[in-house]
Amino acid sequence: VLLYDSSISGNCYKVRLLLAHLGIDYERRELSVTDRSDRAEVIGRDNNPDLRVPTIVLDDGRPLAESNAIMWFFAEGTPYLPDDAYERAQVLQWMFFEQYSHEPKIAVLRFWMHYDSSPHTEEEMAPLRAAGNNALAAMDRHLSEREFFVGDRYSIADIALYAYTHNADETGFEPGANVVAWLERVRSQPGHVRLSD
Ligand SMILES: N[C@@H](CCC(=O)N[C@@H](CS)C(=O)NCC(=O)O)C(=O)O
Repeated sequence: VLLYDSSISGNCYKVRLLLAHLGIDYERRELSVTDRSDRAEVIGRDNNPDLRVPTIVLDDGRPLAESNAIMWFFAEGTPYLPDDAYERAQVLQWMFFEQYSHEPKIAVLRFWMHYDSSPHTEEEMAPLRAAGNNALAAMDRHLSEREFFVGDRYSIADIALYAYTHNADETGFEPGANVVAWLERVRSQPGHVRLSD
């Protein structure tokens, strides 16, 4: 497996974390998330028309993009994706939540504050902070009665949400106690790797 990767991207980290749990070997090809000038040349529009990372190419040449789709593919038939149709739909529920209500707020704010060279005003940042807090509050409520997002076990729904929640404090977010306890449960899963590994 070839992974077009960025060592600072939470979306790429999701894929690396799942592949580590599954013990699947892969080759990393690092791309910049700030200088996008070599994207078409390196990733190739046939591999991903959107030219974003993560993008993977399987050993037989078939490409796949979008972090959560990539996780879905590798998790199929493993303990990281339930068999039950309702639980699978719940996994999708939380992965769509992550891509609409969580990542576009919390990850974008992280990018602006730590990696983007152009300045952003407090006026621009405030709505993202408010929406990010709402997403974290929804997660905290959900976790008040359960250990993991779906069913009673760790799944790719947890990995999707862990990617940009575990370091949200570095961007000034303060996840609630249920989220903090869940972060620790995720970290203690066998085969866990860190974003910086
Ligand atoms: N929805 C996509 C988002 C991918 C994405 O935004 N990737 C970023 C890095 S986290 C990227 O490639 N940014 C540079 C660009 O937009 O070309 C996913 O979940 O994989």
